[in-house]
Amino acid sequence: MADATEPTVLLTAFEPFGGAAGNPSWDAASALAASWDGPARLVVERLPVVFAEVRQRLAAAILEHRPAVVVATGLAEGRAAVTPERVAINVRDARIPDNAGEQPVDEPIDPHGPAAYFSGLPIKRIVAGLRAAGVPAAVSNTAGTFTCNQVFYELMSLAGRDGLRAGFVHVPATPGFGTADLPVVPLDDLVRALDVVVRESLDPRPDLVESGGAEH
Ligand code: PCA
Repeated sequence: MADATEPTVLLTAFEPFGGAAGNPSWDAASALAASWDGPARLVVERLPVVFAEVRQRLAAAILEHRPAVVVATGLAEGRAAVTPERVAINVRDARIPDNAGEQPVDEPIDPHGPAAYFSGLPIKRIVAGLRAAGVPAAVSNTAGTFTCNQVFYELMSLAGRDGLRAGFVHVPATPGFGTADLPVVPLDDLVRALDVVVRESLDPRPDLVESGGAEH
């Protein structure tokens, strides 16, 4: 049971977007918050799929909750595995409009920012922990160019300023969500997966040195 002396983990997920009724990232994050009995205080925030709002919403949540660790999550429909993201890039190139109708093309997130930020989470250890728990998992080397990538980029810029351990994890769709022939992972498995992600992220040991690379 967490108490006031324990660290806080901020877990974020997203509202629905692209005309969908729900977002499995939020279904999993909110279910984990309801059942969490881990070694920290866990707070969850649902972020808007709106480019213009995410930095301010993230900064406000960090100011309010003072987390030691931030794990941001979002849906990657079509992926068959839970995928800790390695890198956030300084670009917005939207294939579909965000929930405010904005569709930036080839714009920087921060014109004065670095080209990219690497995750601060132990992504290899997270993948190993997920596989040990029976959840399909892999390191991802692209978080895309939509609002998830922007949240990841803004988060790493805020994390560097505030000394937080932070990163981003994409989750697959759940059964009944979206297009019928795309891969899915049951919601219970996604909840267990986020539990593993949060526990591994809290664990201060260094990351594993083992390949999570890909040829393409
Ligand atoms: N997935 C989208 C945005 C919100 C979400 O859950 C993405 O991957 O950018």
